[in-house]
Amino acid sequence: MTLKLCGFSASNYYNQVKLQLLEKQLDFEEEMVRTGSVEPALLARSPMGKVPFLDTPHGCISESMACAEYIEAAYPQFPLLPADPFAAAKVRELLVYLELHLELVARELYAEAFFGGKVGDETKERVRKLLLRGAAGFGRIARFAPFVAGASFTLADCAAVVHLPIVSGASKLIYGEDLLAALPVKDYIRSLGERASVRKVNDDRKADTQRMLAAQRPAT
Ligand SMILES: N[C@@H](CCC(=O)N[C@@H](CS)C(=O)NCC(=O)O)C(=O)O
Repeated sequence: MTLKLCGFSASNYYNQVKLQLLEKQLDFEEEMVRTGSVEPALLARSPMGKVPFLDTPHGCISESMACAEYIEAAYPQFPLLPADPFAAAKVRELLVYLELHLELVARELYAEAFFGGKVGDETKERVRKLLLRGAAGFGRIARFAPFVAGASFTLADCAAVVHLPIVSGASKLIYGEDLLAALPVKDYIRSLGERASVRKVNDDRKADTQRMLAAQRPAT
């Protein structure tokens, strides 16, 4: 059995793991799984019903970080974590800043920024402070030289290239200001967009987003 990545192509976390699989040139299948299911069979595969999850020959793994670590350990080809323990820890550090201090914080804005919902003013103020702090911290350790951790493409790039544009876009829509403006996000995204793996992920993301929008439109 090959690896099966479960989720959908409009999801940034799904794309983080998909990029890793593509960069490592692994054979994998994709299984379309949307969120929001409370089916016991689905919760047995992903305990909170979140995506992505990875279906492996040994069973399922949820949480992108756990999936990423499994893939690196089980499939050492084209490593995306440095062999040196300190350098590897610095890549993991960047991953935590990207996921916990930027993406997870900005996620509270998505309902209003992207899905036509409303976010309260208190939440916006709290998120703004947290995002500014996270962005400043991330800016102190991100290298962009040309990759986030330095000279080589790593797991930190799999996360940065999918999360930074959303965080930046959400902050522009909600605050009228890009809270990541001090970072060279635009140039970085443009240059990484030339990689075949990133192009594939972006093409699939756009197609899936169109599919989702079309499904929401009332039939005429
Ligand atoms: N910490 C999780 C986050 C994954 C996540 O939030 N995925 C979104 C889709 S991009 C999701 O499943 N949302 C539905 C939900 O939270 O119930 C990971 O790293 O895999």
